[in-house]
Amino acid sequence: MTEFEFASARLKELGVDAEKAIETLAGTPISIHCWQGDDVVGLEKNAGALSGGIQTTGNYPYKARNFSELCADFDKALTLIPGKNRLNLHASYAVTDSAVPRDELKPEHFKAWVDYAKKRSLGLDFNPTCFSHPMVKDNLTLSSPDKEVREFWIRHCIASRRIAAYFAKELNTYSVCNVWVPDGFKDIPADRLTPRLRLKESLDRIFEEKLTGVIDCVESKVFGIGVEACTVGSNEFYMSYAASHSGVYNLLDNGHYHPTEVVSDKIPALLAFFDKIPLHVTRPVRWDSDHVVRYEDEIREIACEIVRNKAMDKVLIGLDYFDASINRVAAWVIGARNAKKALLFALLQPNEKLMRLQENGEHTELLMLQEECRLLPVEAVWEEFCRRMGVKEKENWFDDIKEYERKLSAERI
Ligand code: RNT
Ligand code: ZN
Repeated sequence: MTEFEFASARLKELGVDAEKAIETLAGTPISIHCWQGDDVVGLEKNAGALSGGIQTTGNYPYKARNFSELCADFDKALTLIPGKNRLNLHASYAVTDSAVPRDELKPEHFKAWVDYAKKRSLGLDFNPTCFSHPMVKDNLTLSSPDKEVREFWIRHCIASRRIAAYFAKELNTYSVCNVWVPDGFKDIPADRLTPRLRLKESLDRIFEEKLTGVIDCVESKVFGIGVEACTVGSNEFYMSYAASHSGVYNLLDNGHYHPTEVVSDKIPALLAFFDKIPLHVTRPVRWDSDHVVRYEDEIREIACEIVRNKAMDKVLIGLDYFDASINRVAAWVIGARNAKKALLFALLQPNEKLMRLQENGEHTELLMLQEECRLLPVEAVWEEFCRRMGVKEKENWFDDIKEYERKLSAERI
């Protein structure tokens, strides 16, 4: 018997079908963010420093410096991430010969990415880039009191949605278009309502045009560096916005809440009202630090909520982290593999049995079984999944990273 056969037999005792889990995992895409590849710098001609309350720390060498380096790095990562993937782009990654203002971006500026995605059968997701730009005035964009500033970012977001629609059409799959703005105040504001009313008005203008294939969403957060006292696009603000605007969804980033709040509990709450929930899976360490995703309890719990509620098609899983202190290609791979491992863990739980125990009030047995199931042989199934997807399954995948890094050390000096 192989290890996989042993594992399958053990899982079968609990009524879990390992084959089915592999099949489901293989068909569930994860959208991988391009911005881990270059510390959120982007490809703009005169890219400024990262701003907007988010930060990358670290100075690991061999960062991708242009489109072809970023593609080469992402290709390397893809060889080590099993299963179906998508690519999540930011507007600041347009591929243009000369500088194009963000409010004038057009689908043609992303043709190179569409060609790249087509060749690799990747769907593309998109984000307007409302940070790291001189038109962010006083930490404000869509909620700014300055009409010129607001209009600029409204035009940029409208342009971004059209680019997402172009992705959807070209690639024959939906495109998630996520609006996140850094708007906030460093110190206690005198007026928290007026900026929010302006943000609301800006969003109404942005989402006015009906587009096919675009899944629009808005992303809240609790605070950012330099805007600690108040975030205009807070949880309550966007949750209410999404609830009252059909076709606009509330994206949950698990780094964007108070430390004792958990996204795993928010997913089922939103499932009661929304048919889609876009996610940013990240790892907050004390704050929204965007560390590489680990295979940890909350990530597994998020996966369990998706799986046990049969919401694999409703929850759109994306990654969002950026660590500049370690090998960036490995960072992509480690985080993506961990997100998929968490899904596999969830798919291998006897979910129906566990749910029934709760319904029947058998809480002692539920606790017992949940804990016994933590040690189920996930590894053997993971390895089988990797093998079937043609990806190295054990830690020796890191040899490929070392070899790739040796190559880069000669090229990127
Ligand atoms: C910032 C948000 C946002 C960004 C990316 C780069 O706190 O999480 O999603 O990380 O758009
Ligand atoms: Zn995010």
